[in-house]
Amino acid sequence: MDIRRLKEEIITYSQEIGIDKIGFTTADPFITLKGRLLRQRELNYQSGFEEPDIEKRTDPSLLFDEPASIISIALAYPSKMKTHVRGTKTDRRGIFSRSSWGDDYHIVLRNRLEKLEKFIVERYPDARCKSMVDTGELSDRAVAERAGIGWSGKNCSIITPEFGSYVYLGEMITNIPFEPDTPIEDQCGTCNKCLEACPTGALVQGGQINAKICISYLTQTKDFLPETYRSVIGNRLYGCDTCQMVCPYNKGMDFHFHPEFEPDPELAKPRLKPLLSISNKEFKNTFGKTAGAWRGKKPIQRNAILALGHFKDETAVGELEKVLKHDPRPVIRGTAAWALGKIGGKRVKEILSEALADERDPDVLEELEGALEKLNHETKA
Ligand code: B12
Ligand code: SF4
Ligand code: SF4
Repeated sequence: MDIRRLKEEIITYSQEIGIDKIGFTTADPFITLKGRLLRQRELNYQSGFEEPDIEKRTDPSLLFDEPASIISIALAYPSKMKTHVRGTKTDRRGIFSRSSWGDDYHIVLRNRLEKLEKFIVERYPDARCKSMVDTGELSDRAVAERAGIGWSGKNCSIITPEFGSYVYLGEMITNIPFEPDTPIEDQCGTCNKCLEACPTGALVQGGQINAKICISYLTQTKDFLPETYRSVIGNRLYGCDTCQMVCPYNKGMDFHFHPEFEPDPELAKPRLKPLLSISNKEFKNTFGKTAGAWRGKKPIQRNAILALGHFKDETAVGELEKVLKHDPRPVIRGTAAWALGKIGGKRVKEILSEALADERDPDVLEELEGALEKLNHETKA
């Protein structure tokens, strides 16, 4: 089989099955990435969601017998909703990042990669392929960068000239020695908009992130959110799009090629108060198909409580009281105490004092005491 022709056929087929961009690279080790990953680990800048084995992450031959190439794919996702929902003063809403709009992208990309594998094996019977999306060992971005999908921006995202950075990435290791494509030149230039806009300073310098303080990461943790970041996450329930929203290369980029990624506004910007009492089953039925549900309902509920505190939503006092007094999870009770402290008022003080009398968990007690102290201080001032 003529491999050059096979590559052409794959490119044509990829367009037919809804792959928006495809690139080819070698299966050589990722030397620069290895140094980078070691450094990030040393600095404690990793989120913990990364594959821990750096050797496996950077050497495809440890994942695949005699690899000869990697095919990288990108699918563009929308940045704007076709229909809008707006929160009101008495009915506030939270926001899921664009990467969680519509159906879980892992499933969609895996489906495209499966089709591609089948196509390749039909034409090249000796072909062996191994596909991965996000949860695999490889760095999807490092593969995409080397395969010419886009450049690695100062906001860390892979930016494609055609679709901006609102693209999901996936890849396939193969034993076929395809001719590699050429990487795209870095086009960030002197721009620093993402670094300036990042609310927590997680972008420590162009292309380097302290993932531990990236809001996207913080929204996905299950424990108490450190006090410093509680207000700064605003009404984000999952993920953060700020460093992409400000990027000039994303201006006007809003692609609706894939019906799977079309957001249901009620899920992408859900009402906050009902989230506080949602059951496991309801959560699974409502949000289960989205990428943002992978950590379960607890972080989303914690973030919803923080958002109500952020909005100082007085109409949420009743719901927060219920949670504070009856939820079995200390993180949820303690976060409710903090949110009530932000809202303030005479009734809130009573609620906090009542809860203080019954609470036994040391972390929640600390939150209650902190919230009451803040309110007492405000009354005196
Ligand atoms: C862990 C993880 C996170 C962590 C850490 C993010 C990070 N920047 O490292 C957290 C939870 C914070 C996160 C957040 C997000 N993530 Co994420 N995440 C991952 C995951 C699983 C691993 C990333 C990783 O290994 N990071 C370690 C760093 C060191 O390596 P890297 O970014 O992969 O590779 C680059 C650097 O190493 C850099 N580099 C290498 N050497 C050197 C040397 C120098 C000098 C410099 C400057 C740079 C540099 O170049 C590489 C190529 O860009 C990948 C999926 C995967 N398996 O790869 C998705 C992935 C990176 N995430 C993705 C997305 C969409 C997001 C969010 C936009 C989601 C959101 N809206 O909230 C944010 C963006 C945050 C940001 N600014 O990066 C997409 C990115 C798509 C794209 N267009 O780039 C991926 C690829 C998932 C996917 N399959 O689509 N994520
Ligand atoms: S995702 Fe948000 S917090 Fe994370 S680096 Fe980008 S702007 Fe900063
Ligand atoms: S905002 Fe500017 S510096 Fe940041 S990724 Fe986009 S072009 Fe690069």
